[in-house]
Amino acid sequence: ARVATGLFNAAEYLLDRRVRAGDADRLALTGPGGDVTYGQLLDRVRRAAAALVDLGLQPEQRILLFMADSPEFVTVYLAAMRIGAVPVPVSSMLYADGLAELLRDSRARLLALSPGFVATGYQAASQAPELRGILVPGPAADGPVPVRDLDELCAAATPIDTVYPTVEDSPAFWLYTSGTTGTPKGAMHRHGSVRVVCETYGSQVLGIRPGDRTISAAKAFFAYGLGNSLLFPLSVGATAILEPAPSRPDTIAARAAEYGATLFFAGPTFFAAMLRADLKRDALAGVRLAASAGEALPAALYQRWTEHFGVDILDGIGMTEMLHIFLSNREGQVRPGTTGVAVPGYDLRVVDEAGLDLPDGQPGTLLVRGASTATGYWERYDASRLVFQGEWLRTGDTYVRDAEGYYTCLGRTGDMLKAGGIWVSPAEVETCLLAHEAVAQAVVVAAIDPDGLEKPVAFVMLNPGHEVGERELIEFCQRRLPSFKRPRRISFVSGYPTTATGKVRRVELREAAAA
Ligand code: 3SK
Repeated sequence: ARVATGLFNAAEYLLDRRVRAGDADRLALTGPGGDVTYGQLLDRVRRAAAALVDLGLQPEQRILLFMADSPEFVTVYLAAMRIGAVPVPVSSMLYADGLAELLRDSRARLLALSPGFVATGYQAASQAPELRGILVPGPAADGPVPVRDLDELCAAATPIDTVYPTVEDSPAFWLYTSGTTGTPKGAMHRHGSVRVVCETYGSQVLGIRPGDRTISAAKAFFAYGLGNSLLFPLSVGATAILEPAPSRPDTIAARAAEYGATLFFAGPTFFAAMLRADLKRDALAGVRLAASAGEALPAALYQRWTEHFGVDILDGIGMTEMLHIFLSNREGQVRPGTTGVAVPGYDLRVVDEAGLDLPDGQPGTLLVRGASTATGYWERYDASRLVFQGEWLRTGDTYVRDAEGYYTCLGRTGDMLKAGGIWVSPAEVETCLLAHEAVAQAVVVAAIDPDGLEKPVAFVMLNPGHEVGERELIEFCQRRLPSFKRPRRISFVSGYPTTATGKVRRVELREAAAA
């Protein structure tokens, strides 16, 4: 058994280690929020750490971050871990009630807000009895608990040089996840997991290096964005381009060009939106590689995007509970439509309902094992036991593995449907619809037919300037798929309901299909 004894602190690993390696004058962060070198960031983090201690934040206590992607976000996140406290970045898209729920659930003592989020933050804070203070960079009005100016506190603070003596297994930070349904659960991550994801996916799949500049459409409150915009670049002395505004294809492309991005991260919905946004072919001219996660990237979308922008995409899958991506395509070995192979450091199994391993070619639930697994969900014993099964984590995704070890996603285990008694993968029907030139995006869910039987139905977004009728599209699928898999109905839509992290909320589409 592995016992973590040596001291290890993720903030020290990401920052002090870089400065010791001679990176003090290299750019750690850039973007509309300004340039910050590694040396400057370390000074800010040491000052912010002193400010947090002065405000009474104790090791293992939580500080919620309701912040835009910005140098302040990075500073507070690292400062909290440095003093052994637990930063909890949460979605900047939350409304006050949702934020209040997380403040209460985490029993956070402090709340850090970006200036634009003060109104929502104060409203939520008034419903959180255990909150003791609010931090805002810059001046802010009085709130329901004492409000302090982070910039002022940092300017006055004596930087602290010491790092709280955490070990790899000490609690480092939490990330809330609710999947596409359900109540939010705080996945608790250890300090050691930061090093694990940086040394596995970051170094061995992305091959991130000091000259890289990362830009991510997924924000840093999301595990995917946290790795892309903070953990991976800082772990090697690279530069993160931080965009505080909500991600839009035109702004992300403009920032990528302006700040010289070399690595670009997004999800399939964003890649599809980029194609619809009519961006020039050379919009991502300096980018050497793109990565996709969040949901499976259909082969047709991969082809259109890579042909248009001339940049390859590595499609992968991660989970908040695993911190980052554990299954991914590799550079030069991409198989479009698949999620690739296990990331070094992770083991995978495909199992049946009884938990028995299935042979290649047979679909089942994907289990994953690796050293970045969260230690569990905060105060959610039953949910933890269902997902964290000994060394293995149950992903809830249905996958099939081929003889070469490539995995293909067939959808969420709960998204699979049976038509005529036979399993139908929504992903397979979506791939077929996407092969039609008029179709930009397609989501297939189960709907009950007049006989009370499950049948696939589709919600389709068309490419600009294209038209196609429902009948024609159903016949198109019927010519390419076994008849029972064809969508029985097609609704044309201009967008999809999505989760805070950009995943399509299939549950809502199922409800719409049933109405
Ligand atoms: O959704 C994903 O694929 C993902 C990727 C990296 C980190 C976290 C998540 C949920």
